[in-house]
Amino acid sequence: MSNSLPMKDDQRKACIFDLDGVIVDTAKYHFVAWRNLANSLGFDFTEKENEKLKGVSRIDSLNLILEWGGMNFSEKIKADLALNKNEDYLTYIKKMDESEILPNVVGILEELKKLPNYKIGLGSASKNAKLILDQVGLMKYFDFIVDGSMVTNGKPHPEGFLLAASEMDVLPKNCIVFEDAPKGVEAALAAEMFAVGIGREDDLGDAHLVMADFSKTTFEKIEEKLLALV
Ligand code: B16
Ligand code: MG
Repeated sequence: MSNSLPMKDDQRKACIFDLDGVIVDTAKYHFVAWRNLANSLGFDFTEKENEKLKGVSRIDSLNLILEWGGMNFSEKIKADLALNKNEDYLTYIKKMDESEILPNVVGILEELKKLPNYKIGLGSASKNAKLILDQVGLMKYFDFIVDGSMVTNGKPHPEGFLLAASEMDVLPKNCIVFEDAPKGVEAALAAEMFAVGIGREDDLGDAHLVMADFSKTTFEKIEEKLLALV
């Protein structure tokens, strides 16, 4: 296989995966838990509105939901609400197993593991990222994990992806980010990395490449398509 992006073969390279929406679908559990919280406060929101929370940090998600419900609280109460939501969310997460890994994610990770010049990183906004990877048995694949507790600036800020790259000792231009959220694609582009959108072209059109999921592809094919762009 070619195994060379626009860089020399001897250079270190990396793939950085988002978690929710790329590796597993935790958005459905976030939705249930946030909705339970909204309902307890006397309002509701839709699945379409929930789409806007993808890739958004916990506290920013709460602020958006409260805005939709026309509510505001002190920082102290908001911290308690976020904690309550997370406790509810964790009851679903703790039931997850490897059957919830999205199609062919393991195939792609296995392929990458065989490429000696590729590192594998995670760049998630979730403070529960390590727990989720552990729960579905994927921890062993990752060389470095950036979760929501390690960054000051959430997506679309590139901080998380840049941190993952520097910890793996890989230049940003040699990184490929897989993201399902428009804000995540924006963050990858701001980091001057390759962005592969996982989802709909309509939502992720700014990415270098968009695919519905990993089910009909291999990493070799993805790399070839990115190479053709440069
Ligand atoms: P937590 P990702 C994000 O994960 C989710 O898409 C987003 O909906 C969630 O609010 C955020 O993590 C924070 O999650 O409450 O677990 O810290 O897509 O960046 O992997
Ligand atoms: Mg995501």
